[in-house]
Amino acid sequence: MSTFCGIALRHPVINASGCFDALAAQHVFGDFTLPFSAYVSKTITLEPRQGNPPPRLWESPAGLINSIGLPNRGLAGYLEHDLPALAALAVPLITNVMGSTVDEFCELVEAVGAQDAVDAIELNVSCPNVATGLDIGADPAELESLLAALRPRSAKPLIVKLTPNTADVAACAAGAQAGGADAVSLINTLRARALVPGGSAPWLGGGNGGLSGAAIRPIALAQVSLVASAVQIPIIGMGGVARGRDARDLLDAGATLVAVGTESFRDPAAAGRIVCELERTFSQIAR
Ligand code: RRO
Repeated sequence: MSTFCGIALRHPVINASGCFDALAAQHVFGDFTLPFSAYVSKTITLEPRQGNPPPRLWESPAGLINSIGLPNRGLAGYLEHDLPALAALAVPLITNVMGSTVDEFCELVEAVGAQDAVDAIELNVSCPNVATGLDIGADPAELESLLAALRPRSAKPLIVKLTPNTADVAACAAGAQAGGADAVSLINTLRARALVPGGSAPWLGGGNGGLSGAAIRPIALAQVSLVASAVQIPIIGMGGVARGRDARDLLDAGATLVAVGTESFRDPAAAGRIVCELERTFSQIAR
């Protein structure tokens, strides 16, 4: 049993936002048990979005580069179509939202936070501020003022999904905490580019993308460790988790929960295996 922001969870393994479609899995596999102790939904924005033109994926030697571009039904579509089905899942629900201004974030947090079915809100701050062009989550002061604006809008736990594409992730985590965040999650993907075979043009329709998978595991470990030294709020650690040992390493580095991302694309049942492996590592003297 784990406790996270007052929410009781069966075990410490959840999904990374956008890396497991629970509703599609239900459709394809029928009656199945979600391998996560809480479910994090894919990022929603205020208005519907088509997402980026294809290609959207590139497999690198030790990871995956994506440029999906946030396709989603928008807030109203999420509340009407997705939330009733997500509310029926057997685990707590964390809804992930992204705004490109403080006002957009406020509207999203207020609307989502008012839903009984939503147990916590994850803020995706890996998007450019429309005024500065810089990622909101890359600047500690901007993060602090964003959280200070959001905090009074909902009593639900606010989790800030930190970007690794910043000079000082620990300062960003401290800024989020100072603004009133209840938890941080990290890491999102690292900015990356793939080229068309034999050429110099970007392969991905969106230009650059985000790198995930085994390639970023050591970076996640370093950043979780840095953040754990800088804040007192709980941490959800993620980045290349594919085995119980990877999850254990992030927990040892200071995470309270661990999220499985890219590995679930390779094997939708991976998180179940990781939970079993993780339980075994508790009783091992030497790993
Ligand atoms: O949708 C995406 O392209 C995307 C998002 Br919102 C994100 O937060 N991280 C990522 O790697 N891709």
